[in-house]
Amino acid sequence: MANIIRKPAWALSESLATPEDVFLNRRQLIKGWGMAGLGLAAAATLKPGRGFAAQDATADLYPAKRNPAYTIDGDITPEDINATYNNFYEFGSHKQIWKAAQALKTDPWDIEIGGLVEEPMTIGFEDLLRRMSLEERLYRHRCVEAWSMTVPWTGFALADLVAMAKPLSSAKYIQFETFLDPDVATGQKQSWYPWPYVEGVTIEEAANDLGFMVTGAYGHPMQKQFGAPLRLALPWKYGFKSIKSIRRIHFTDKRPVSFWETVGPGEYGFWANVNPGVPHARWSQKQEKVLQTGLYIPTQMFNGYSDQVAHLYKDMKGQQLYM
Ligand SMILES: Nc1nc2c(c(=O)[nH]1)N[C@H]1C(S)=C(S)[C@@H](COP(=O)(O)O)O[C@H]1N2
Ligand SMILES: [Mo]
Repeated sequence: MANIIRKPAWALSESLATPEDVFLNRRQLIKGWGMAGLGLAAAATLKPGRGFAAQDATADLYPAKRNPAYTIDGDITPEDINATYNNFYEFGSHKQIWKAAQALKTDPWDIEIGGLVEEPMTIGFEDLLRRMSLEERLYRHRCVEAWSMTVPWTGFALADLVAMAKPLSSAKYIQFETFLDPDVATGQKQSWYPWPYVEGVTIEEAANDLGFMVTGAYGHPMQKQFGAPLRLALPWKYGFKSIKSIRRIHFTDKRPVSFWETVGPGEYGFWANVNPGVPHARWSQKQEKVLQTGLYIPTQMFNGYSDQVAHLYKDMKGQQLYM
């Protein structure tokens, strides 16, 4: 499959290929049409907010205690801004997918954990959550498209999930997969994309404290557009590594080939660590546009998380660590 994707040139990730300003302007435009066409009432009923998460069976676990070891300088991106500007190609290759994403049915939600592990299992999302201890962490998020945000995620350490699965010594990587359901996620009818969305990390990366399995945001179960019910947050890597709506977690000795790596191998790689000094094939990574303010700030090495993760990559020669 990986080698025989036929995709029209224009399909190469519209938003990844479009300068951010065009997107923001387009967003304003769509907003304008929305007001004219649908009227204010419709816009108000569909306003993103806590409502979508309230019925969740795990809602009693929130808000979780904030872990002060994971904090940020500056402001948290407001939830309504973050919740209406998303990358979730399953629901469309643009940023305004939040309404479409409400079609995703997140309960029941089984997660299959398998491959090179002692304890392969299929576990319901609620069971999994009640086995883990939830905490809140403030994280930065840096999209490869050069915009950034800050989020109060709630979840549990990826390392705890690995401990539960008990990988065999032959397991070198973990592959994550998103759900596949083109009837619900109509973006998955775009057959030139290699669905389902796949991502991966090494076992060493997964053992690092920063890797976080996200179940909530802003003090409650996360809204569907963020990748409910379970997503990854790898804040030292470009945002596309933080895979949403995970169904399958597979331990393997083969390096996973991720969704974007399949789509554009010359532009998106396996490691994808943030580095302001290494430009993307089509744009600079020196700066990033902050989602709330629209102001540009310098991008930091490993997105500001060098102390925690730089050692992981010290002795890797000849690897494309920053794309
Ligand atoms: N399954 C899936 N996961 C995904 C994506 C996607 O399209 N599908 N987009 C990625 C990208 S490019 C980014 S920047 C983040 C966006 O997360 P947010 O919408 O919560 O800000 O999700 C990542 N995870
Ligand atoms: Mo991204």
